Amino acid sequence: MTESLTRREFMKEFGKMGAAAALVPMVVAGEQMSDKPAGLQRPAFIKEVDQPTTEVDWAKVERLAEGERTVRRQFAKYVGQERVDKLSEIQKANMDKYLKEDKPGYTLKDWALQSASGGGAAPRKFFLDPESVRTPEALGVPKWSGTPEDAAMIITAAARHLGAATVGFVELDTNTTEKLIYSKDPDGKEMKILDVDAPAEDDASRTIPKKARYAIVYTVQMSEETMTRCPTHLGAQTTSLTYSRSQNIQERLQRFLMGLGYMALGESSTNALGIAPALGVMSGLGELSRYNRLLTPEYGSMVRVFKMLTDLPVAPTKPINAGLLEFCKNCTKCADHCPSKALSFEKEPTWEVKGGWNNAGHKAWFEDATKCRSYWYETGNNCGICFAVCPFASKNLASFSRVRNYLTATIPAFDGTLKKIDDLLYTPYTEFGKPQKDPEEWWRLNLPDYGISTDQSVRMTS
Ligand code: B12
Ligand code: SF4
Ligand code: SF4
Repeated sequence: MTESLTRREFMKEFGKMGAAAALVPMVVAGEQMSDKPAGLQRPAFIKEVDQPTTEVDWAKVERLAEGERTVRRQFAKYVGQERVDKLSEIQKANMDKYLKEDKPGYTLKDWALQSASGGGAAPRKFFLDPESVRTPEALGVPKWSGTPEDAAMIITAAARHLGAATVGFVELDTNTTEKLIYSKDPDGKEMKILDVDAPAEDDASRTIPKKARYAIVYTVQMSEETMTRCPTHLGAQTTSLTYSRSQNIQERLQRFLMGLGYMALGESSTNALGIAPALGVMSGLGELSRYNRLLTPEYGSMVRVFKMLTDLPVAPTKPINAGLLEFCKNCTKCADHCPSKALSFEKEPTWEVKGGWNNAGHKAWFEDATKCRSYWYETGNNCGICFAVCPFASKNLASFSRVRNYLTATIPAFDGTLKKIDDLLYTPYTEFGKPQKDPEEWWRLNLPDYGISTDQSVRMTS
């Protein structure tokens, strides 16, 4: 469990941070502008690299059939129906008990908010563009045209305006990144990538034209204040609300691209189309972390990740090294706090997968997803403690976050100190399964819209 600090030790660690504060001018220098448009800039200490910090053996990566492999779709295959039935009984009993005893985070008002957060989204998700959009052809004007860099700039501006947090681009390559597109979508439909002019969909398959080579990858912020109330209904609605918002963002982005005269092939259902964290890494939105998901410099763990394909040529964004994967080697906080012990404690990531739910060919801290999913039955919905306790989830001391990110990217020797300070400032509870913050307290807070802070500035350039 988390190492606790005595007051004296804390002052010592903080003293080191004092010395680090002297680095602030360097942090600012490290944030100097490049010649990219403002919306695409990042601090210089977030290094763009040719290869991601996750090692990949592309020859071993195969396109994954999501519906046949992952624990969210095939839980019973991995643990047996008997176990699922038993867990379902536990879930039912726990939910009934927690509601009736008014357990914080499970009260009627928390339940009602969870139910509300899943609503209000687009009526359905589209793989193909929404049909009602007026295209340039219908308007009697040519398609939008510009350089791939211009395309990156306007898509980023539009996506962010429509609700996305950060935006990146991957040009799909048959032998590498195309393998991150599912071979079968969650609903079992085959995802064909063919040399055809137009996308199509029938009862058994979806066709992606080869020329829809450009993946737009975007993050959507999650509320840190509700995520730190996981695992409760209040915590779990962070997921529902972010999905509802992402659904709106997807449809709006599809309308934007189609309005420009291009394809916009989206997720046909929540989380369809491809492996989001992998595309997030390849587009430089963040790095793969110990909790085996995307960790970002701008919003830490507090993002979900989505994607869309287009034939509008757009300049790819490169993978990054912001010292995040390296930080994970010396920080096991997510694994320490995981109530189901699903996460790896190994110092280094490995090529060895944990089970049939993982995809081989990349080096990762693979999780035992069956343990994670089993625990969700106890909580009644989902969990996210691993995301909530991550030191990069805490952004409320803005200037500290900037120094922290700078040190993470430049001086790995500080990683241990940064983790200890985070333990002290943000991790009061080490008891398994206990939310880091009081769910009842949340109802009394005065938070910004959607519980997220958009004045973080998209790429920390302010
Ligand atoms: C299935 C799934 C699960 C399953 C378990 C995964 C499994 N393998 O069965 C369950 C239901 C248990 C689960 C749990 C959670 N999930 Co989940 N999950 C997914 C889902 C739908 C599919 C991922 C997938 O196909 N995995 C199968 C294979 C590929 O897994 P893998 O080999 O272990 O590879 C993982 C990484 O190593 C990386 N990866 C895979 N291939 C490659 C290749 C390269 C080159 C690189 C760099 C990386 C990489 O991505 C994979 C992510 O699972 C995605 C949405 C999506 N379409 O991506 C969300 C998603 C990954 N989950 C997400 C989240 C947030 C969670 C939870 C915190 C729950 C919550 N509150 O939302 C927990 C975290 C658990 C943990 N730390 O382990 C987010 C992560 C956001 C982020 N910042 O990255 C996603 C992206 C959903 C979203 N739209 O944002 N999840
Ligand atoms: S979601 Fe909860 S149970 Fe699953 S890996 Fe994260 S902390 Fe563990
Ligand atoms: S908690 Fe620590 S080990 Fe886990 S993802 Fe965050 S930085 Fe990495």
